[in-house]
Amino acid sequence: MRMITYLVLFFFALPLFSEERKHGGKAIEVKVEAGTKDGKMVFIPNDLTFERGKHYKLVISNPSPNAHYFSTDAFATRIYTRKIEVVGPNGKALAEVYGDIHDIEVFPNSTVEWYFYPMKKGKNLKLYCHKDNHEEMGMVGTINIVGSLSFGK
Ligand SMILES: [Cu+2]
Repeated sequence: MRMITYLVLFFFALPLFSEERKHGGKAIEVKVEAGTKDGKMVFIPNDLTFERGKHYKLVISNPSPNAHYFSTDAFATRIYTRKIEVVGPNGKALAEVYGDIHDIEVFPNSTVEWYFYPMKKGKNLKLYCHKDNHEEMGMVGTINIVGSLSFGK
């Protein structure tokens, strides 16, 4: 009897696992731009909020003529990074990077996609660009992590 219960559970759970393996679950896409075409030193938007336990795809693009950093020390320690994808001009992935990420430099007209799960709550976590004096010129923002852990929702 117990064996049957396990088998039934296994077959019900199987599609969930295979879906997870293929795509990591469907990610919620959030877009942020580092800099602007006309060279403004800003993040757009400069205020980001994520919910704990959800799967996010943060698309960081740089439409400006300057390289910019997306630096988030306090944020990085509160999330689980699944991977970062470096995306080419045709939208295809050029590389996937695994492991803890704290700091990303995005070159002009480039895009990276950061797949992660926010784990710990965080209020007004600092986002900034540490290139030259960009931070002083306004390249700062805040990130909040809210909610309770709710995997699978
Ligand atoms: Cu910058």
